[in-house]
Amino acid sequence: MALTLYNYFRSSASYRVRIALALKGLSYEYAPVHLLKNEQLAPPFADIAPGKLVPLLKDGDQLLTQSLAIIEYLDETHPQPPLLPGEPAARARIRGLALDIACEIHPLNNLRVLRYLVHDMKLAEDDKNRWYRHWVETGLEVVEKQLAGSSATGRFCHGDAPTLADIVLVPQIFNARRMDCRLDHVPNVMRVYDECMALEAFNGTQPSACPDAS
Ligand SMILES: N[C@@H](CCC(=O)N[C@@H](CS)C(=O)NCC(=O)O)C(=O)O
Repeated sequence: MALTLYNYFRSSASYRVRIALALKGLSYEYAPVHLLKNEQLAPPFADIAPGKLVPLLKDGDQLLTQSLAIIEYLDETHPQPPLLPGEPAARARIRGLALDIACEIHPLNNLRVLRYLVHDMKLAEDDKNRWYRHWVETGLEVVEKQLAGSSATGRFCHGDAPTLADIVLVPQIFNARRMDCRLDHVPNVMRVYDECMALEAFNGTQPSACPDAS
């Protein structure tokens, strides 16, 4: 079935799905949605995306939202290589690490939240950036503690092959760097990031490699 990914080069949630598609070896049509031009808020995209957020994956007649749900769908429909491998406890650890970023960091720094802080709450640009860095830096510390404190950590967040946890971690580091966040306090996170970026599935799908990169 033909796959179309509606996404934006700089969107970290979109980057997660691009990595998963690449790890699975799946080709897809790249449909850009320019977030800074507000294309997510207007038709035609807004007509098919209830949350007005990217990414959105179209698989035939199916429209799928939410990056983690999309990635689990891809993992269930194309099981190799597994992105949630192992026993229930291992899978829970992988999901836990992914959610520490996807639920505890990313939503606080989403474009619409930042716009609300500036336009509605009248926060100065510097204060908005402080907000951003605070949630990234403290949130990544939570991941760091788990990577440092578990024998389940391997070359990657869990074991020696990339999983859902790595797929969510890497795009968050791109955001962190773009916003000049501190990263020297998370050495295990950065070691795993470097391992991932040595792989084509992560490197070849990064924001600057996208067709809509500007
Ligand atoms: N939880 C969602 C988050 C999606 C999301 O926040 N997407 C951002 C880009 S990373 C977006 O479309 N923002 C548009 C906006 O804030 O108006 C997911 O994982 O797919």
